[in-house]
Amino acid sequence: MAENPFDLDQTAAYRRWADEKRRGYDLRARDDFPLLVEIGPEGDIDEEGLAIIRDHVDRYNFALYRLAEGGDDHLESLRNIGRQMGLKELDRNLCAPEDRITRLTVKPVEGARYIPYTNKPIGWHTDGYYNPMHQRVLAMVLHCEQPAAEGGVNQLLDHDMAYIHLRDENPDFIRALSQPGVMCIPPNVVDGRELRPQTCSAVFLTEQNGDSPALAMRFSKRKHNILWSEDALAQEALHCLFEFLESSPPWMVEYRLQAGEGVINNNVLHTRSAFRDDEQHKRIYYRARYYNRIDLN
Ligand SMILES: O=C(O)CCC(=O)C(=O)O
Ligand SMILES: [Fe+2]
Repeated sequence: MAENPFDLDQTAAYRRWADEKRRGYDLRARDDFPLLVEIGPEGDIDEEGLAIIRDHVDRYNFALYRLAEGGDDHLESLRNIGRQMGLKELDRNLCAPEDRITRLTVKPVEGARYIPYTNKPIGWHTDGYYNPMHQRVLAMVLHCEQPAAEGGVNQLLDHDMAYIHLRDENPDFIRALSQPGVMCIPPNVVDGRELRPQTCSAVFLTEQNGDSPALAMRFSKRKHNILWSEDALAQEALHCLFEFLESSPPWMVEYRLQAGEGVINNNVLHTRSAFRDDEQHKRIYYRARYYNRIDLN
């Protein structure tokens, strides 16, 4: 039988993997840990940068970068970064223009029904938790062209650590949250037209990453528009997860991206705090979502 730490019957394999994950975090606790990896002005990453980014993604499922001064086209830099990380197919987004990378800024009224286009906070989620199963978002890059005058801080948390917390608490929590119908999102219907059908899925899914299994998570803390299973164990597991997320886990990074900075990640859990724009400081972010994980080779 192939080794799979996400198989609830393979306790020893799980222990080995979880111990290795925890050990990976010891490095980040060191004073000389480079939280941001410097890359070229056009998003060009040299061999050394690539090795560090891959190492961070391998350990934490995300890596923060900073573009060197001198580039001017953030969107092109972002595309370039995605290509070098082996990210191929961009998500087709209901609200994004054809290039499929979403420009997130505060929009007046029309777009404002959709929270990312407001200055409101966004709670813990992974991207595309409502996507159909054949278009699962397994990686994304969030890039800042210009920060707000105030606020707009992101929190990032490796979903592997949420899995470990729950499984160590009670393996049945994982069983409950791995049921394919535990989380349902009603269809998105606008003016009588169905833009997206209802999707139901598990919270934790095992993906194939080359030869080895990898964990993906579909989740949003929003109560609105999510129908959670009423199964008692699933409810208990969710409660445990919510508590964990609100506890500022030590593996979480809270960071306010500056102009030219961003985060490359395997669709980890993240939040955004509320912010305030002014004339000179209008928050501009780009968001690129992909259907495959970051290539570590
Ligand atoms: O604006 C941000 O910082 C994050 C936005 C976000 O998480 C999203 O649009 O999914
Ligand atoms: Fe997001």
